[in-house]
Amino acid sequence: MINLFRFGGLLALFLCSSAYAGDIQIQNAWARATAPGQDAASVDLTITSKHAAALVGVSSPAAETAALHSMQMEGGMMRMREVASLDIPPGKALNLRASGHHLMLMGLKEPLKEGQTVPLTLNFRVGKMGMMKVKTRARVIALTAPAPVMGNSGDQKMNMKMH
Ligand SMILES: [Cu+2]
Repeated sequence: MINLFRFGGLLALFLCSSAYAGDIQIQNAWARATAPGQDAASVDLTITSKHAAALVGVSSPAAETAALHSMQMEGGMMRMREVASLDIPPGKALNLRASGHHLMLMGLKEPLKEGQTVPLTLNFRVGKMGMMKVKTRARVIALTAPAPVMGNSGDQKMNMKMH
C-alpha cells in the first residue's frame, strides 16, 4: 500500500512539473462595494496564460459560494447563468467583462467596502499538465465608480502579443 501511494505522489508531481505558478497572471481584479442588504457581488479580472488553459472554478473565503457566470441579453433582459468552464487562449489577455463573464460571489460573509481587498482562488486546468490554483485579491471600488480599465502599458502589451 505504501509503495502505491508513493508512486501516485511521484506521478502527480511529474504531471505538474511543466506548469509553473507564474504561467498564469491575474491582473486588475476588482469588485464594487455592496449596497445595504446586498449579499452577492460580481468580480472582474484579466487572465493571461502562457499555455492554453481553462478556468474551471473559483472560491473565496469572503463568500459562501463563488461561481463563473456568463451574461446575455435575452428578450430585453440581462440574464446571468453559471458556466462550468471558460477557455483561456495562450498568450492573450482575456478580460472576463469584455468576454461577457464575471465571477459571482454569493452569500457574502461581510458587506464589501471601498478600499478593501477580497481574496480569491482561481482553479485552472492547464492543457494536459493538470490543475493549477492561482490566488489573487480583488480590490473593492466605490459602488458608483466607473469600471476600471487596463492602463496604457497593459494595453500595449496586449497588442504586442496579439500580432
Ligand atoms: Cu452573476
